[in-house]
Amino acid sequence: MGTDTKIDNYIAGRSAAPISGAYLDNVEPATGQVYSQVADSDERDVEAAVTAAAAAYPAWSHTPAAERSAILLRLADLIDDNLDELARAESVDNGKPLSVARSVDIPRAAANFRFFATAIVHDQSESHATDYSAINYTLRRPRGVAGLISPWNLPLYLFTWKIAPAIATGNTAVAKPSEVTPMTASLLGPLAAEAGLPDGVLNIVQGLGAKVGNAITGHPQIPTISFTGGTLTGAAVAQSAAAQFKKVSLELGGKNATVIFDDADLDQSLPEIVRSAFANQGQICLCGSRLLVQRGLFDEFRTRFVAAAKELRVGDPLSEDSDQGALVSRPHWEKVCSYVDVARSEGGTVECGGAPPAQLPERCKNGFFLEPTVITGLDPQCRTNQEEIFGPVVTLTPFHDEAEALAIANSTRYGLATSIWTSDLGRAHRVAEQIHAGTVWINCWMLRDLRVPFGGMKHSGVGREGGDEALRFFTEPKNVCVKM
Ligand code: TXE
Repeated sequence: MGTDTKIDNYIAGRSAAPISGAYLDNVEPATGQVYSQVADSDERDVEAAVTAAAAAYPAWSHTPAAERSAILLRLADLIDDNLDELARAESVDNGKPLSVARSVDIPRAAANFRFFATAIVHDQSESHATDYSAINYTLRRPRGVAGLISPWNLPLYLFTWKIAPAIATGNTAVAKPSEVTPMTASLLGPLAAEAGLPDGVLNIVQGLGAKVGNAITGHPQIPTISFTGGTLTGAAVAQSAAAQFKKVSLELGGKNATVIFDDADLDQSLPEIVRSAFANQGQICLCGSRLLVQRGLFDEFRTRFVAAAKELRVGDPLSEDSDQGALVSRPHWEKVCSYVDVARSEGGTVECGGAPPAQLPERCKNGFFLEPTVITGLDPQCRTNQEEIFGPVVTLTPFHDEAEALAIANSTRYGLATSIWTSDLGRAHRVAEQIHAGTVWINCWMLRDLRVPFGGMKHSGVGREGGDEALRFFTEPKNVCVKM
């Protein structure tokens, strides 16, 4: 792929250049070099996409569920059949190791379509008999054109996590990937057409959030918005949608606690805790970036966790030997690196990492790399422990007992996910119930069942995605009462 590679929109079933004719540089994180150009679309492209989506809606919303299901299952199979191409594109575009794109991102994109393709053929709705006087039944119908906006950290994974339920339930979609990672979204359009998805059901508009994203959230013909991204952006999205009483789902940032009690089995749990801290270079909103360790275990844990962090091989994302790839962009890399300086200024001790690796392959010399970084000695209320860093930078903080662990864990404005590590399951359930988080894992992390409600509380989001919650979010219930 060269800098002349153009990443265009996908509207009404075909590739479409931006009406402006303008393009933005798309940079490969591992090399820091421009490797393609992405459409710099604007509200005119969004208008064209909405027109196509609205035109496709009557037929698609009346297509039998079994037919919609069959098309989405074919799309899932095509994603599987194109695993190598999609995984490589994802790794090059995002900077994550190819091994992670192959084993996590792309298979999950297929799973998203399979899950909702099968859910809609078994969906049920309610009825209520009011004594012997009336029957009430609930009709659930699609809501129209859905506006779907996704972030750069799990590009195809999160893009399809929105598209699949939206179109499975009979909506049509105007979907916007992050301008930072546009590539795999651009590969999805043609696969959808090959699967037999009718033109206009899925429309993909590339470009900047302030232009394209904003045009989507403010468009009068888009009544439903599903957004995943930063908390600040989420507030702007909510504000833009509120004036038109749109239905909005917000999956936002996190500052997740990993709570490790004295009786945790470190031999068993340490590898998973390391993965929860540094997977995807710490660029998963579910990563545990604040490790709270009970005092009796703290010294042993710090020694073993730092040693394990140092073992992680940071290198060329395309190399099978790399455990850690590049951070997604220069601005994000600079933001994450700046927090290491903040931590030092707040009295933290950098136990390991804190800088790019000394050795990198020639082609990666100008890439955005940072070694897994572990910091101790910080106050739970300091900036490093309160603000989302969204990179391979974690802190270790000791706690005395359950009460102190909960006080520290719940002391941020976020509430997305937590993992709890203990052999005392009564304590695990007790702590799980009191933690401010939408998802709690006990002695595991990122073990996902797509049927469960997924999302955060406080500044981590509004609404839930996944399972029935997603089917409910993208449909409108109407109650019909029939007198007997
Ligand atoms: O977010 P941004 P990024 C969070 C993560 C981090 C951030 C990283 O914690 O804070 O997202 O992703 C578009 N109107 N999560 O930097 O900038 C933008 O173009 C409409 C949490 O991408 O918020 C992109 O497509 N759209 C999450 C998308 O919004 C706008 C998992 C996200 O961009 C816009 C992943 C605007 N005004 C990341 N401005 C979770 N909780 O699951 C930008 N965009």
